[in-house]
Amino acid sequence: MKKSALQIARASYQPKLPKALKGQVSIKEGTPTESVADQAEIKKLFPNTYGMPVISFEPSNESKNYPAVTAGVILSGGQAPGGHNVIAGLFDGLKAINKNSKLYGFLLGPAGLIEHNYIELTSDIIDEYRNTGGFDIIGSGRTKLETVEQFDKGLEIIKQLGIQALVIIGGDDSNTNACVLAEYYKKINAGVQVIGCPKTIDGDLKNEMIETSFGFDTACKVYSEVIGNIQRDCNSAKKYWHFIKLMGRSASHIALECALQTQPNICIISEEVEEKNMSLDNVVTYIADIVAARAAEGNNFGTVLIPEGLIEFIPAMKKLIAELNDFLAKNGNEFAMIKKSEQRNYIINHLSPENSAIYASLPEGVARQLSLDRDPHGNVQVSLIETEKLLSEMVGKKLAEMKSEGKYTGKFAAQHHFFGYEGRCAAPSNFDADYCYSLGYTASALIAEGKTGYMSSVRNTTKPAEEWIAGGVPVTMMMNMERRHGEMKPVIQKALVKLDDAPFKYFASQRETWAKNTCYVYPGPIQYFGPTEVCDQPTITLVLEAQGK
Ligand code: FBP
Repeated sequence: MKKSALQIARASYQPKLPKALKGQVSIKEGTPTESVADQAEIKKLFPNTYGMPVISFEPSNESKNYPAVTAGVILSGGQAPGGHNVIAGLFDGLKAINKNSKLYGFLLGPAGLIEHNYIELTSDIIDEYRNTGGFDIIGSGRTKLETVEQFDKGLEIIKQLGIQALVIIGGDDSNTNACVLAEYYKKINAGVQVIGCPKTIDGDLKNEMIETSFGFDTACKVYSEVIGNIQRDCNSAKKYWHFIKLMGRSASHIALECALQTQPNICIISEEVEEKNMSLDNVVTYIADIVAARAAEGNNFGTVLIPEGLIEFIPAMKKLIAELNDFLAKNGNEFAMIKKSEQRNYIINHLSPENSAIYASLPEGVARQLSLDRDPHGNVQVSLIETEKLLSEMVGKKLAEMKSEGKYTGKFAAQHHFFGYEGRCAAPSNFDADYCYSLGYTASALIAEGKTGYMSSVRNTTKPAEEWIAGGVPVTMMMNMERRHGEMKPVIQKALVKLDDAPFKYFASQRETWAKNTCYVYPGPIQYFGPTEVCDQPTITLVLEAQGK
């Protein structure tokens, strides 16, 4: 395969590891843990993996001989920069434990385990993928690993290959399922450990013990580079309002981080919209008022960041989507048989009067997008809903009304962008390259210590990598009970943007200035080689969170 000069130089980058993982390792175990909520229920559901201590690894002089380990690895869900380095770190860690260790990769996500599709990951393969973006080394997929039949089917190939430990690299749902799997294999004495790794560009798998999910850093830096470029263009021509939707299926962490990096005129935070019980019209009016205020100063241009998940956080839209989800789950087959041109009316005629009226008021394109196929978790695929166009169209209408009332005299021309897939497979930043390699290496240490039901954790990440703290967090510790598709289930709590945390508070303190004045920041591309203050910086979110503690 032909490689660029940067790829060749990048291949030889040696990710930085925490001090504790560089040589012999000793394990330090804390006191028994409790789940974040619903302790009695979670304990009952996970009798074999509940209450385990938090683990940290420390440097040691004592040399230990570990037997060779055969492990398997799965990439689950959406791509995130650094996944290949998790696998490289795991591979190198397993080989450091015992050079005869082996690693198998299951293909195209959890389906590879159930369908027995795998490859052995040799050093030649691993070397091809070090420090590269993407998940193409073994591929990823969104099959949910959740039934006993699937677990048993997986166990067949696990036994056949002699696998003793499985590492599942995924988001909150995949790690929840990893814990269910760990519990099941322990219960039936299968002799298979299961370790999770926190992945998702969305940044919503984080808590007291997991500072950030991997991929968030790189994805935000890529989006911020392009937002910065758009802002330069915008400030040069001074004739467009750019509506930029940013990925993040639910939480607005990406939009918030990109706002902190680029200082746009407007950034909507879904969690705030929900908290303030704002309607779609309230959001539109908020934007239109800023457009008008800038126009009054002669500035008919600007940038608006919109989180992908916004639509589901507007309380009225949330209700509509919930009813649509139920309705399509029950009547999906009948709906699919209806002519495309009649589907809109079919929905309008079948929803409750309140939701029907909201649905009917939506532009045709958005209404159609809301009725598209759900993802495997039954959710609306928000990446397919063009919220950026919906908002700019409605802002345009609102401004026309304001003009007729003499409240606005400017010109409004909009451009639309959606940044999501562009950042998910980018070459990992130094932060993600180091963090991911450390997460994988830590997973190997947890395996060597015979642990199961743990998530690999690397903390203290605003400090130089040397000082990072590697260890493991029992997955049950992060769980609570939530209603999912009509049933109460144990799940890892999804971390939404907290309005009383430092990153949002800082943004809120600045946004009026950013709206009125033009204070754009142009972060430029990720730098891989150069001074540490340019190349190794974590996200502003992480820095502000660490300062706020
Ligand atoms: P994960 O949570 O699985 O990492 O994926 C998140 C995400 O990138 C969202 O930001 C986006 O809404 C979604 O995946 C898109 O999914 P798909 O890749 O299936 O189109």
